[in-house]
Amino acid sequence: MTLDAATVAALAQQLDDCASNARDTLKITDAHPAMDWDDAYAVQDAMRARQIGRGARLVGYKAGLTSHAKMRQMGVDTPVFGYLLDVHALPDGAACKAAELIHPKVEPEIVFVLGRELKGPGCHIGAVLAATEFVIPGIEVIDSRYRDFKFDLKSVIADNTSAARFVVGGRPLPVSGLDLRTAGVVLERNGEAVAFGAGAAVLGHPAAAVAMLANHLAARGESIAAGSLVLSGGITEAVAVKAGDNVTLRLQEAGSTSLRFV
Ligand code: OOG
Ligand code: MG
Repeated sequence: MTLDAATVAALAQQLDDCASNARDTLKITDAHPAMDWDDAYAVQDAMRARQIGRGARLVGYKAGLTSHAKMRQMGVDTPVFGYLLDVHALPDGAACKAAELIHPKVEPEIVFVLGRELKGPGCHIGAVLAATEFVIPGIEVIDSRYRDFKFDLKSVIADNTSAARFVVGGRPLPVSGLDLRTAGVVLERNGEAVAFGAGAAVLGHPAAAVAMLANHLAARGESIAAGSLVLSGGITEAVAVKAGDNVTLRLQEAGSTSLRFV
């Protein structure tokens, strides 16, 4: 750690305020270039505590920057992890208010729903699949609080990995008998297919992202509770959206989920 407790709290407040007011800011490493990974996750933790203090509930976690397409798009090379709250969740087919967001983009994701607690260290794909009740299609709406979506890894971790909204829907798919590497996804914007791929785009197997998340949390004394949702990371590049756009994600054999931006 290089930041003192007061600075961590001030940065968490700054990012939390930006999210609440749809206002952007410069990436925080500009003012704190010596920040380390522990500092970055400490700011994220402090922001989570603020939001939970206001009554939000933790419903799961997300892995991000887990596909080459996303890493290339954002110019980074390591996955990052964040948390999901009930206030981030939208009902399937819901209207998502663009005015509440700064510069939203959508990502096609395979979402894991855990039937059992998942705990690292040493978590692997097999343990993830054994703990998974089902997978389901999910659209993540990311909205970096940083100007022009420009950040480095430490800044984006502090900003809860750009988490803003998400929707899941479609048909729950039990993982037994399923090869998630070849599960195809098609993301449509206003009826046009704008991004497509398969599960293997995420670290070779999307369950590998969930295992990495469990091991990351274990190092911090946390586990993934039964019933949690886990977003395993965008399979393709994120796609910019604006008010008036309709977005649908189809996951092979699992139906679709959608959002309308208003
Ligand atoms: C960081 C979050 C990335 C994903 O699925 O890769 C992410 C960003 O690109 O703003 O959620
Ligand atoms: Mg994502």
